[in-house]
Amino acid sequence: MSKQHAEVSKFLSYVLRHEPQAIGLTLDSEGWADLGALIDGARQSGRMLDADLIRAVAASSDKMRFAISDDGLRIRAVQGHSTASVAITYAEKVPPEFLYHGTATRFLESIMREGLKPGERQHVHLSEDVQTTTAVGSRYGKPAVLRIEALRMHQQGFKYFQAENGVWLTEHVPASFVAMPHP
Ligand code: HQG
Repeated sequence: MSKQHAEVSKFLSYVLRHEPQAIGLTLDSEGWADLGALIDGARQSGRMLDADLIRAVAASSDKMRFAISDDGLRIRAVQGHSTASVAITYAEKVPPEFLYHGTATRFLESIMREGLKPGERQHVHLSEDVQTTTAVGSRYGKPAVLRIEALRMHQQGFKYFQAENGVWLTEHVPASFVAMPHP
């Protein structure tokens, strides 16, 4: 991804996941924003975007963070929200036996005590792929990869969802399902 695309991607994540009101934007409960309104709001806060650039950023996003509607007129972030105005209806799904969560070593003591909590976001984010989780953990310090007994959780009645980009979501992971695979 080019530097310009990465910067626009960060801006889109900010307004589509966290602070739509920062540019006077309204998201519907499924997280969709009108592309025209997004472009107008961005312009009023001094950022020039156009629909082609936004579509190109969405298409080149390494984690497929954004989806464009079939008619090409709307955009949403597919996961990662903290804004209370959005409540996406995710498909419930049976998870694989294990899923992984990237965190920083300084959080481990608290995680072993309280389990994994969603923090500011609406869900705990889990991945099938250890590589991705290492990078996610590095954002907060020395990375640590936790292995979660997802299937066993599901069998005990915990709900699992999967976003369009493959990220697994659940509300809370009790500490008893969290293991450290690599010492
Ligand atoms: C930690 C990226 C202390 C948790 C990724 C994490 C992801 C606790 C931090 C997406 C804790 C929250 C989300 C507890 C959890 N005590 N710390 N009990 N429970 N934590 O950024 O999962 O690039 O809200 O381990 O790919 O890091 O943005 O969540 O370190 O899918 O598209 O609290 O962000 O995607 O941090 O990342 P975050 P996350 P994007």
